[in-house]
Amino acid sequence: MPAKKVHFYTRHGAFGQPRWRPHGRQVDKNTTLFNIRQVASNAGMGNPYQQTRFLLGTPDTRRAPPDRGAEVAFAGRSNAGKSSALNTITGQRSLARISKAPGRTREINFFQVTDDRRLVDLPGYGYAKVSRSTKTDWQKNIARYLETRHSLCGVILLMDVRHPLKDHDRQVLAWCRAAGLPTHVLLTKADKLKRGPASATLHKTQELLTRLHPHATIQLFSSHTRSGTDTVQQVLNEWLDLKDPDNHPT
Ligand SMILES: Nc1nc2c(ncn2[C@@H]2O[C@H](COP(=O)(O)OP(=O)(O)OP(=O)(O)O)[C@@H](O)[C@H]2O)c(=O)[nH]1
Ligand SMILES: [Mg+2]
Repeated sequence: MPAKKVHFYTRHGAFGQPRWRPHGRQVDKNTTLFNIRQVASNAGMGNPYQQTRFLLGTPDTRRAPPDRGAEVAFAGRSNAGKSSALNTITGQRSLARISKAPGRTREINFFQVTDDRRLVDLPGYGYAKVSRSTKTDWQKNIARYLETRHSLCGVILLMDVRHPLKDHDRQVLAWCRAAGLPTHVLLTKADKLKRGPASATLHKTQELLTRLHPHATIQLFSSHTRSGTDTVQQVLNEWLDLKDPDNHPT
């Protein structure tokens, strides 16, 4: 094997950590670059979300799939990065539709992880060009969904790291708190800030969050760099009672 490729593996951070093959053996220096790339880009073979499939989309919560099993909802302002996060977490490029135009996801989209476990992409809120009546409908719909959905076992609340805790975010946190729903905040697009400012925002938002929803947890996340993916997957695994099949270290 050419020495240069081994050098690439040992030097660079992303590949410098001990990586594990899907069946649990450590990648050694004799592994070809091709294989290393496969393992590194994968996080995948051991990703319990990789088989996730689109189930149905509906603007009306009454048309939702049967309310049994367990599901986790992704909520956040329009353009916060909900659909991107779903794709990153499931290791799929186009499971949920992403758009540069805000307000893309207008329906509640249900994705099936296993027979009785689902991820749910909620319509984004706070999009200025949406009419007042649409906004009211959204509020009613989402509030009803959060309050009445028995299988809902947690909410991932996404906020652009550059604009955290806007009014609607606080409203959703209040609903989650009132409904006794575990809530985990993703400060998205962390790649847009340098490490220092990102970390400062994390700590400041964490402090404010404690007052709004004492049991909520928070992390930085980027769909572009995939940073924070392991952490949010662990939260989901716990809520949905899912095991990582390969139990690879994260
Ligand atoms: N730099 C950066 N851009 C991101 C990231 N995640 C999403 N984006 C971009 O942000 C825009 C909106 O992303 P979406 O995932 O569609 O956001 P959404 O929350 O689903 O939006 P709605 O469906 O309108 O509610 C797209 O242009 C994405 O490429 C990220 O981690 N980093
Ligand atoms: Mg979307």
